[in-house]
Amino acid sequence: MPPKTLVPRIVTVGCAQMGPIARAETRAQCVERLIALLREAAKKNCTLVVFPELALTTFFPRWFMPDWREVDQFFETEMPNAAVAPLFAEAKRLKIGFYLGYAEKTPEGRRFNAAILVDRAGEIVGKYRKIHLPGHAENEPERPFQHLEKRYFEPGDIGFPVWRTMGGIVGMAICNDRRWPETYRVMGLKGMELMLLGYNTPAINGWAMVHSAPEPEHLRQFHNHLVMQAGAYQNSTWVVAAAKAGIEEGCSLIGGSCIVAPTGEIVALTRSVADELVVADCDLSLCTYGKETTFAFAKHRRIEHYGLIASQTGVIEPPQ
Ligand code: CDT
Repeated sequence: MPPKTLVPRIVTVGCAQMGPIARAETRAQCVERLIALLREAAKKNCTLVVFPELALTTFFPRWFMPDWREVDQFFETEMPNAAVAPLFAEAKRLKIGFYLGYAEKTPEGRRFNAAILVDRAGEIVGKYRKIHLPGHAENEPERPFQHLEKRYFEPGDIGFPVWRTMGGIVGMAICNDRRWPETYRVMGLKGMELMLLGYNTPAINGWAMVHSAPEPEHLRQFHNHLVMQAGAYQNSTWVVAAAKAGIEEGCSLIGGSCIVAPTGEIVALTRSVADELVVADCDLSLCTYGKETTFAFAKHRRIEHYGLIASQTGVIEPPQ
C-alpha cells in the first residue's frame, strides 16, 4: 500500500508577548499596544495571534485590596466593550483571529480569569475561564508581593472546551493551567491540535522567599518550557504561549513566550521581556504522527487504572 500523504494544514500563528503594564496604564493604552502587535503580525502573514493572560491591565492579584470597588476597576463587565472595540475592528479588518486574556465580571457579580477566542471575522467563538487558580485567598503581608488569584477569581465553570475554528481544533488555557497534565489531556481527548495560552509568571515565588527556599530564576523558566513541551508532545498538539514579561510595578515577570511543536520542540521563542512578536507556520497535519502512533489514545490508554485521577484531589499515602 503506498504511504498516506499528509496534506499540510498551515496556520501562521503570532505569539504576542507584552512587556510590563503599569497600574496607571489605561485600557486604551494597552489596546494601542495590542494593535501594534497585531499590525506586525499582519505584515508577517499571521491569521491568528495569541495575547497574554490579563492583557488589558497590570497583574493586579499582586496586591491585597480590601475594597472590592478598587478590585472591580480591573474587571470587564462586557466583552467586547468600548475600550477593546478598536482591537476587534482592526483584527477584523486584517482578518486575524486572536486569543485575549482579561478579568471578567459577570452580570451576577461572579469574577473569573478569562480568555476569549475571536475568529478572523471578528466573532467571539469561544470563552475559557481559568480552572487552576494559584496563590492564596487571604492577605499574607510577610510575602514580598501577593498572589491573590484565589481571592479575586472563582475557578472556571465551563471545563476545557475546544472549538473547530481557523482550520483546526483549538483549545485554550491560562497560565497555571499549563503546569497540570490534566489540562492538555482533557483537550487532547477532544482532538486538540492547537492550544493557546497566556501567562504572567513572577520570576520569584513569594512563598519560597518567606520559607527560605528561594527558587533560582533559571528554574522558573525551565519549568515554564518543560511543562508545555511535555504537554505538547504527550498530546501531539501545538502550544502557543504568550507571556506578560519584565519588571511590572517592581515585580519581575518571566518572558520566554514560545511556540511548541507537537514533537515537543520549541520552534519560536522571544528574546526580550518587552512587547515582542514571534511567528511560526504551525502545520496542524504534524499532529497526526503522534496521535496515530505513540499517543494513539484509543489504542494505548488504560483507563481502568486511571480512576484515581478524577476521584481524588490530594495525596493519600499508603499506611505505614
Ligand atoms: N498567573 C499565574 O497563574 N501564575 C502562576 C504563578 C505561580 S507562583 C504562585 C504560574 O503558574 O505561572
